[in-house]
Amino acid sequence: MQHSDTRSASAAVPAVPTASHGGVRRTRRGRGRRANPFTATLAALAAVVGLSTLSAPSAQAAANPYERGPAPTTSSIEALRGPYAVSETSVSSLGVTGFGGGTIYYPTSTADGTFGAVAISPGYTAYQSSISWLGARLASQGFVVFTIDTNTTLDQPDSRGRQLLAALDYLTERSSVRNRIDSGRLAVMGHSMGGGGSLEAAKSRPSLQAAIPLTPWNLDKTWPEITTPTLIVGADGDTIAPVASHSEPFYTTLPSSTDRAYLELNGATHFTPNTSNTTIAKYSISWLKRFVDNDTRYEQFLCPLPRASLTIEEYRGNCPHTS
Ligand code: 9J3
Ligand code: ZN
Repeated sequence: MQHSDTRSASAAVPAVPTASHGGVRRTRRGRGRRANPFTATLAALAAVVGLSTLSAPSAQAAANPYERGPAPTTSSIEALRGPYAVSETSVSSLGVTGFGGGTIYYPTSTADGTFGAVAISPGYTAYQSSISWLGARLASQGFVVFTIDTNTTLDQPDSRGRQLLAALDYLTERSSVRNRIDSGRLAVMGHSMGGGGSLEAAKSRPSLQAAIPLTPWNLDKTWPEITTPTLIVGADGDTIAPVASHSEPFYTTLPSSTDRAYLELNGATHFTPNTSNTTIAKYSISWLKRFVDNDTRYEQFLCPLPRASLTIEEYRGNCPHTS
């Protein structure tokens, strides 16, 4: 299991500082837990009277520490912008190694603590401009988003996978926003060969919490090694990476034990992910929230599985999710 949905405040949990939404830091538990007659009496009283609000922390699930932003609605995940104002900063290719630089989009405010992060690769012959619409759209929902350029526009999927990981390493270890990121909550996305690259990245780094290949292209058709929750987005009219030889086998060869989904866009082409698209956005946001942030408030948009519609040719996946 990669992560649990709920965590109990057991004695095994170390006394780590937790950032509250007000920016005040407090510790989860004190240094020595000595028997307190008053507390013991209260607990006994609570047991008798049935006052659940007075029960010990270990008796109930802790609130999800990774949840960010207000409760979502269909409107809020379809909107062009989410609740967070977004800032951006460009990263020169001259100052980094392992990838080609890019642009970091991030929530401007530091009041909500750290965020999960996602690196996004463009496809063959393309630049970050081809996926730039995802930058502010995802960041405004509460993620740090790094749209990258690759070392050369002709790099193949395996190289793009390594570059996505180098970009995440840069983001969490050296970038100007490194302190805004929870380095344990990382994801990858990409278009076409960049989508093929996101499969490669998830295969080589199982600690990734989510992968979302968009009309992915790869010569490797089988992905039984992936344990990262993966949402594959195909396009019914794709003639460059036809779903029958790319997205569909990529999806069906993911382990059935891996949380996985296949969203086939209706009336779409290979290049649909290159312009603002609400269907891609709403399910990407939901997948990232659900698996990067463990935010089960978004499960309602993924389970039960979305039905076919004017924008969805088909949707497959496991439901309920297992991680
Ligand atoms: O990144 C892509 O758009 C891959 C599709 C492609 O042009 O492959 C041909 C080698
Ligand atoms: Zn394979």
